[in-house]
This record gives sequence, C-alpha cells and structure tokens, in this order.
Amino acid sequence: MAAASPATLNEVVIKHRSSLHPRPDVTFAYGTAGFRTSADLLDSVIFRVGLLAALRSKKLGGKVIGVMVTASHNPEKDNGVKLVDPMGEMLHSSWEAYATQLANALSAEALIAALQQIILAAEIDLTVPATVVYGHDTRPSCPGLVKALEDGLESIGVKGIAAGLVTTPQLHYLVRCYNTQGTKEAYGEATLEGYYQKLAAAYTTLAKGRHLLPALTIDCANGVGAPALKAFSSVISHDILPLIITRDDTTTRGALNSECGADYVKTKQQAPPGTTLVPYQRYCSYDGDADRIVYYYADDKGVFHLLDGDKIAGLVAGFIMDLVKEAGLELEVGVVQTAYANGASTEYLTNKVPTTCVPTGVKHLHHAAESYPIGVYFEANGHGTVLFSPTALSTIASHPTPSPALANLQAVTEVINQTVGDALSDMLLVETVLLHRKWGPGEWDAAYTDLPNRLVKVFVKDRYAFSTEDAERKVVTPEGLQAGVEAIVGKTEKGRSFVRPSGTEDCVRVYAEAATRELADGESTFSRRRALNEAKQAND
Ligand code: G16
Repeated sequence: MAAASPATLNEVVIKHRSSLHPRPDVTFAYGTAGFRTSADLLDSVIFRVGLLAALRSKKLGGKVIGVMVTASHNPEKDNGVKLVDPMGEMLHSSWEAYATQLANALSAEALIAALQQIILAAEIDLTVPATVVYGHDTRPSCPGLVKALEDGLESIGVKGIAAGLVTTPQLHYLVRCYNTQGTKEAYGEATLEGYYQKLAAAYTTLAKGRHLLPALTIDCANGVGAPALKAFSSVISHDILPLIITRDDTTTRGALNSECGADYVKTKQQAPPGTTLVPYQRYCSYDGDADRIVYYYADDKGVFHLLDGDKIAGLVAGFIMDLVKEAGLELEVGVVQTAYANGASTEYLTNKVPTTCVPTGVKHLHHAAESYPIGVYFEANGHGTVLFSPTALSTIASHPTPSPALANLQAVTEVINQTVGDALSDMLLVETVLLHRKWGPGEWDAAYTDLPNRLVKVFVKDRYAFSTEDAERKVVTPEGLQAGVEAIVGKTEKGRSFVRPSGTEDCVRVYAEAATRELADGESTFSRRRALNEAKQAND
C-alpha cells in the first residue's frame, strides 16, 4: 500500500517520464471497454492511464482501483486498457472524459495542465495515498505496456500491486476483494488462489450428489482463460467437473483469438475449424480475456446449434426463479439485454420476467441489472453475469427456513462472479443448471428457436459519423440510413435490423434477423451496402 503522498504533483518527474512515452499523432477515445487499438499506439495512453488510476483512487479516499491491460476478443496485434472501480465495476462514466482528455494531451505541459484541471474539477486531495492493482492478458505486447503503466504510477508516487497474468474477471474480483476485506460485504480472499477456491467450493456444493454430465470441451481462444482454467481444474475434483481443455496455446504468435474463441463462434455461427462435434455433447468457447462464453453442440444430423448469451440468460433466469420460489422467497428476477438479443429470446423472456434493453457495453447492462433484486444480464455475445442486490443477499442469508433450494441459491450467489461477466464462473453456473435439470444441450435449446440472423462488420472511413438512439436500435446519422433500413425491414417477415459503430474496433456493426435464413442474409447484405454508401457520403 502507498505511503502518504505530497500535496502537489511532481511536475518535473511527470514531464520527464511522459517524454519517455511520446504520444503518437492519433486521437484516442475511452470507448465501450476502455482504450483499444493497435498495441504499437498505446504506450503513451497506458502511461497516462497510470496517472488517472492514481487520481481515481485518491478521489475515492484511497480505495483500490484496477487497471486491466487487454484487448479481449480483438486480434493479437491490438491491445487495450480499462479501469475498474472499487466494487469491481467499470469506471464510472463521469470519468471517461478525463481518460480521453489525458490520452489526447498534446505535450508534457498539456498533460500537466490536464491533470491539474481534473484535480480541480473532481476536487481531489493529492495527500490521500492511492492503491492500484493491475493485470494483463497473454498478448506479446503486454509486458512493455505494463511497464508504461508502472512508469505512470511511479511518476505520481504510487507503487501499485502487480496481479500479473489474469483474466479480466479475475482482476475485477481482486479489486472488489481488496475493497471489501474486513467488512460485512467481504467478497473473498484477494488472491487468485482465493478466487479458485471460492468458485470450487460453491460448485462442489451445487454438484454434490448429482449424476455427472459427460465431459465439457472448452475452447480457450488460446488466451489467458487456458492457464486460468488449468489452475482451476487443479483445485476441483475431476469427478465433479470433467473438462477437456482445447485451444490453450498461449505461446505461438498469432494464435490468440485466431479462428477460435467466443467471438469467432458467435459471429461465424460455427465451431472452430478442426473441432469434431459429437452429437449432443457440450462445447463452449471463451474469448481472449475469458470474460465471455458461448456454448454450442451438433444435433444427430450434424447441424450446428449455438447457445449464446441470450440462451444462457434464459437458462439461468429460469433456474434462479425456480430456486427463489422453492425456497419460499419473494425476490423479483429481471433480465437485461441489448439490441443484439435475438427477437425470439426477447419474446420468450418478456413472457416470463421483466426485461430491459440497453445500449451495448457492460457498464450499461450492469447498471440496469442493479435495479432488480436479482438482475440477470447477458449480451448475446456471451458477456454477462447475475447481480444480487444487498437486500436480496441479506434476505437469502437470513431466511429462517432452511431447504435444499435455499442452500443452492446461496451457493449460486457464490459461484457467480458478480463483478463482471466471467467465462469460468458463467460456465460453472450453466453446468449447475444442466446438472440440476438433468438436461443436455438439446433440452436447454428447446426453450425457443432463434430467428436466423447475421452480424457483419463494415470497415468505414469514419465510424464516428454513425450515431444511434433508442438503445442503439435506431441510427440517427448518417441521415436517411434509418429510413432505408426500415423500408426493407418493413417488407420482411419478422425483420429487424440495426447499424451501430463499434466501441472496440474500427468498424460499424450491422445486425439483421428475419423469419428465414435467406431473408436474414438479404437484410444484412442490404444494410451493409447501404451503410457503406452512407458512410462514404458522410465522409465526403
Ligand atoms: C467489449 C464490451 C462488451 C461489448 C463488446 C463489443 O467486450 O465489454 O460489452 O459487447 O466489447 O463491443 P462493440 O460492439 O462496441 O465493439 P470484450 O469482450 O471485447 O471486452
């Protein structure tokens, strides 16, 4: 932990260190998941994020702030960085502008001026000691970028706690543990060992005495999920959780997220090449930093079926609702989705539970889920978790009538990583439900049939020319684009389509769904062509 700090910035040190991390001629923006771009452009940004993380910790009375260096599902050549607030949630949106401001300061002097402005505007007491815990994924660019982060922290007098190689959700977990230890909200032991033991103990409680399912095959996207999963499987009995770990090559250059991982499977709607799907066996894919998961299987005709975030939300919400009822509790369960949720899933869920639609990005989903006693949030891409409100947790903990359902509900609150989407923890939750329901993937999938859909990336000159409203379901600019989309969608059975700029990649995403595969593909082709034309016009 840091010692008491001086009341002013050491401008000489910051200027000198900043000169060692020169800013490229690029404009940066703190987007959906922090800063994310080509790794060779990020050195100055990450140095400055170190400064900002220290200020954020000071502003919050010395609470531990997290910094994760990762670009998650992006190609290996990219990297990124995001800040984690004290309860393990995403950086408060009011500070995103500060992050952008610091990243874009044109010189060392401008950087000092921007820091001073933030200190003044946010009323930060520099004498408060700051603590920052930081970790990184398996990208080859991480060691250099972590060094830049450490330079930033040191130049503002903060030592920092190095968590090393971690999944994104592990870093979120550690932050929350540090900030709650010794309180009645203590979340767990602030070590990776503590994380593995907590999940293993909860899952063992949930799986005990149940018939084993056949082994689950996991594609780790050749990312940090592989070592994490191996560490986890060493603390849980193979008899409780038989796993087959694949795509675990974290040393071959270019392997990360390449033709594997959750994003590949979700976008291509197929298993990673070379995977032989045994009918009705369970397969899942993590993404590069293990904060997303999708399941899939093949039926007896060899047809591929995807069990994405929407399907996970439906499975989990139904299970928790049943446990709540069986335990004799009255706690409302709500589900949060985004525009990417398949129309069939929204129809299925809205008939069962209150459902909210918010813009893409964990911070939006997390925030909306907090308004329910038990909030289940999942993006269709497999990013999600379950939040139990403090009242729900104390209601569960103090319920006077013990029952198996109550014990299971308690274990569910422990097995799920409530700080953020977590592939490993979500996997345990899905496995729990399947064990308890005695379901295979086919039974799980039977709840509803997804509308055929297509998600495509369109590379445009300026993605910032695209803006949206209505939880990203309507594109506002370029003008005329929405009318064009509606004209086609209106003529299409069960048609729905939207266009939005990505917050993590330099592209525009186009989603289309319809009653049949042919219609859905027609929609996305139309939207793509139209988006391209409009983008060109907007950039002229
Ligand atoms: C991040 C965000 C997710 C978002 C995804 C894609 O995921 O955390 O909420 O769905 O990016 O966002 P966009 O469509 O704006 O590029 P990850 O797993 O890449 O960190």
